[in-house]
Amino acid sequence: MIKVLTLCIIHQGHQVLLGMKKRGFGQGRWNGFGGKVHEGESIEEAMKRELKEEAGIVLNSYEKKGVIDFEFQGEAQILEVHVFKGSEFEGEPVETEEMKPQWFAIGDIPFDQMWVDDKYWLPSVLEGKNFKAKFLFADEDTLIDHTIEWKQPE
Ligand code: 6OG
Repeated sequence: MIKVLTLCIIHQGHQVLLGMKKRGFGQGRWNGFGGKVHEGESIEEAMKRELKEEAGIVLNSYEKKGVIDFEFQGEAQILEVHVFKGSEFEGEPVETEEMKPQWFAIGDIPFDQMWVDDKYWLPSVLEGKNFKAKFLFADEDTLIDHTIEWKQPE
């Protein structure tokens, strides 16, 4: 079974906007904004809806950067996460029930308080690369294996 999700990192100049996940899957970690794609909704619509719901902002410009398949050992479900990089938006990021937003300088991204996969792909995505990746976890803190294919932006 495949569950389709979105993830959007806002990148402006030398900074990125991340959110501290306050509840649910990934609680206690900094991450981009995103969540499940609903029935009848496109992936891009879901990505924008999640940014509004989780950070209170309306996204005006973005690029698709890649897709990551996450698998947890012993679990049948694959998480197919569509990754975007956003730039221009309307509104001020606000804390919501789900996320507490914060800007980080690119050199100060808190990788030790993020999902362990992020350090493998996020720096290159911020430099402009596109990719396709697979990560196999043993549990939420332990990565067993991964593959990343880098691509030229279209
Ligand atoms: P909800 O289930 O709260 O959305 N997500 C991951 N992000 C990273 N960087 N690594 C992972 O490794 C992830 N697994 C899920 C996708 C969950 C949000 O978390 C992302 C969604 O944006 C396992 O609706």
